[in-house]
Amino acid sequence: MEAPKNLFVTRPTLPPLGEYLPLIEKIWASRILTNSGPYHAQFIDGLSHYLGVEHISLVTNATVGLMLAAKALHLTGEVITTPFSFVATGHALLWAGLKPVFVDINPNTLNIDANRIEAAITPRTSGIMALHCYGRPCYVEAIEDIAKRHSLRVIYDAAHAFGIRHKGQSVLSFGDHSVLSFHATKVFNTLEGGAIVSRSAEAKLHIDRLINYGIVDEQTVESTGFNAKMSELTAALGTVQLKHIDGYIEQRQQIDFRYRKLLGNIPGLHFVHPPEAAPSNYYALPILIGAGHHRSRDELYFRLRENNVFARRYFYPLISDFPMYAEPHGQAPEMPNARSVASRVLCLPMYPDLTEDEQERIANVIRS
Ligand code: T4K
Repeated sequence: MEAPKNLFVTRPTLPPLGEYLPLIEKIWASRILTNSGPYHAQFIDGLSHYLGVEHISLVTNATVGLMLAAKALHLTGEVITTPFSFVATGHALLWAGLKPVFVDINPNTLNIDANRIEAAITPRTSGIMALHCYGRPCYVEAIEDIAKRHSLRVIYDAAHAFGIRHKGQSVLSFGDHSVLSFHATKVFNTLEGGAIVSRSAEAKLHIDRLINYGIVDEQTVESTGFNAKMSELTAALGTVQLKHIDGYIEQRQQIDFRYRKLLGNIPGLHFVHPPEAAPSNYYALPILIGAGHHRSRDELYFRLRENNVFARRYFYPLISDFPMYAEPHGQAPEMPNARSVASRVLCLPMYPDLTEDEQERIANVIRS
C-alpha cells in the first residue's frame, strides 16, 4: 500500500509563477539586481501601505534584523528576553555581544510575562527583546511603561506577527524596532527575508546604513555595518506575494476553524488560543497536551510522525535550556511556566494548501 503523503508543520505559499516571471525578466534585462533598486522601493511602499507603518527597512532575514536592531540602539550588557522562542532570538543578542537574561512567560499568552520583567532589571540592563509569540501581541503597554521608567530600549521580535494589529494600530508600531521574518515557513514569505520597522525616519536611516556596511556615501563609513541587503528578485517576489496575502490568511482561518471542530472536546487537548481571540494571521496551530490526554505530548508527536504527520514542538527545548546558554557554573534559570508549556506544546500542520481530508487524517491519528 502506498505510504500516506507527508504532512509538514508548514508548506510555503507561493503565488502563480506566471505573475512573478515577467518581473524576473525585467530584472534580468535591467541588470539592477540589488543595493536598493526599484523593486526594493516598490516592496517597501507596498508593505508600508499593507502593514500601516512607515519607516521599513528590508533585510535578508529576521535573525540579522534582530542583531542589527540591537546594534543600532547601542545596547550593552544585559537584555531581558523570553526563553520560549526560536533560538534566533537569543542568538541575535549573543551576536550583538549582549547577555540574554531570560524571564518566564505568561502561561496564557506564552509571551514574556511583563509582571516579572522589573525584577530582572539590573544596573547592566539596557533593553528588552520581547516576542509576539505565534503572532499574539505582547502586553506592549506594560513593556513600554517599564522601558520608559528604567530608560530601556525595546525591540520586538515580530517574526510571527505579519499584519497583526493591536487596539486599532499595527503591533509593529510599538517599541524602538520591530523585526519581521519573511522566511519560507512564515505566513508571508519571500523565501528568505525580513524587515526592520523603526519609529522615526532618523532611526530608519541609521538601520539602512547598518544594512549596507555602515556606508553613508562614497567617502564616509559611520559604523561596522553588515551586508544584510535584500535583492531585487526577493523584493519583487514580495510585491507579488502581497497581492495574495489576504487570501492566504483567510484560508488559514478556515483551517484553524476546522481544527477546532475536529479536535474540540478531546480530553487533555487544549488550544493555546481561544477562537474568539483578537484577529490573528493564523501563523501556527499550537495545542497543549495535558494530563487528561491518553498520550504524552512526545508520544503523540512520535505517533504522528509514524503516520507521516510532521508536527513540531515549537518551542522545545527552551532557549535558556540549551547548554550554550547556561550560566557559567550556574544552574539553568527557573522558568516554570515556560518549561511546562515547552513540555506540552505541539504545532500541527497549518498552511493554506492543507485539505479537509488531510486535516481529518491528522485528527484521526490524534484521536486513535
Ligand atoms: N524569531 C522567531 C521567533 C522565529 O520563529 C524565527 C524563525 C526567527 C526569529 C528568525 O527568522 P529568520 O532569520 O528565519 O527570518 C524554521 C524556520 O527556518 C525559521 O525561520 C522559523 N523561525 C522556525 C520557527 O522554523 P526549522 O529549523 O524548524 O525549519 P525546517 O527546515 O525544519 O522547516 C520546518 C518545516 O517546514 C519542514 O518540516 C518542511 C517545511 N518546509 C520548510 C522549508 C524551509 C517546506 O516545506 N519548505 C521549505 O522551503 O526553522
